Amino acid sequence: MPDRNVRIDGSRLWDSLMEMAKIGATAKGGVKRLALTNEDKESRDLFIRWCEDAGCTIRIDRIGNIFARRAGLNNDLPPVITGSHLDSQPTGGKFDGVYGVLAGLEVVRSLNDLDYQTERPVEVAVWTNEEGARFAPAMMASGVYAGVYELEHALALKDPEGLVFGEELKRIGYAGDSEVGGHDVHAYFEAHIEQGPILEAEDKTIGIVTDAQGQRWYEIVLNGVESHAGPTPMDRRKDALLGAGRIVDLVNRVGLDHAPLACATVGMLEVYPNSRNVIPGRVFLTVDFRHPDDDVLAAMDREMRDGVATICGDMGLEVHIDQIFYYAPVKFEDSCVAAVRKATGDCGYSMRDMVSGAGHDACYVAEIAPTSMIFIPCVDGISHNEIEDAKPEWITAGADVLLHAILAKANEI
Ligand code: HGY
Ligand code: MN
Ligand code: MN
Repeated sequence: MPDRNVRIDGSRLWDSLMEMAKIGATAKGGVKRLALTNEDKESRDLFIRWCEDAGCTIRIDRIGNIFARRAGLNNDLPPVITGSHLDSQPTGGKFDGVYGVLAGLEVVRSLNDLDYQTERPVEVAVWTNEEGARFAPAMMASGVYAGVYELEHALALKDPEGLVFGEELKRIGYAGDSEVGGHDVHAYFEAHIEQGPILEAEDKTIGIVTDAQGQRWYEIVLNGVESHAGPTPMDRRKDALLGAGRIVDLVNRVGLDHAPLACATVGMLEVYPNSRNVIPGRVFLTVDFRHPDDDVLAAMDREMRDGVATICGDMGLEVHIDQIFYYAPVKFEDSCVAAVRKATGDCGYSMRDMVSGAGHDACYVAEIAPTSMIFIPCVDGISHNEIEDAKPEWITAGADVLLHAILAKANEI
């Protein structure tokens, strides 16, 4: 077994990240690679080329998840899987998701350099549509893989232009033929940037992710009455945008009322007819609630629903609230968390335990396999922003820890 001084090739990993960042590159230095777009296809094609160059065999399942397998000495044993996502936000960064995918590939390349064969096969996964930016909700394909969603439901999802998930998957050539999930996984590790400020602020290199907070996503439609902005007296209006404005403030207050751990965000707001001299008749808005305690998340749900009913009742607005996404807070598996902690110690990196604020494919994979995550800092904690950045030494450290955590698990019989 390679000893604890073995390290990955950090400059090779950095170069691969910068090469991949050219796909969907934006003027401000980020990337735009929405799920199932041509840019997503291009990034998948490049990843597969690199994996085949590294001697991996490729399997693509019916929802487009990619598994690049490096054979072990005993290929009948359930694999150790690592990976993340290649799709991005519309104004995404160079590291969110792609870091976990390419750190996994770097582990494969490093094992090849060592000419070392693990007992178990090792697979690097690319999960389809983690972000949920084009096809909501998020973490869709890992959710199908974990049995949380039905495959047909996911394939029928539509984007805002009405394009269908399954058709777009076929169009980019990634409607695979292997069944989604349904086989044992010995362990799953996901390396990811923290997407928050804690590690950098505390000058810690590695986050030992013990938990991930739960999430609830909603879509709300308010209906009032479109009318002329001039002759309609103020006391005779049913202004959907005014109602939405009060709901935005309500959502923010629900978050603040459960400080310091609650997160509450209205990220999308669409006004109809969106004309400067028409009182808006309809508004669509989204709500994103997060908290590490499921009971608090449920309380936030109740407080929001009660508040919305009061606002719309007082204003005579019709309202429809649809909860489109929910998962309970996740506790990652002890032996996988311990493997990450030991690997970090063996590599000599500073560390601290963390709860993930963001959702990750690991949150669903944890439903069906022993799972944990490895965080590295990102500059100023900024992510879901084109200026997202990470230092090469952080990039290298996370992949070193990933290598040793995978070695520990891939040699368990
Ligand atoms: O929303 C999230 O937490 C993830 O970035 N999809
Ligand atoms: Mn991500
Ligand atoms: Mn993200």
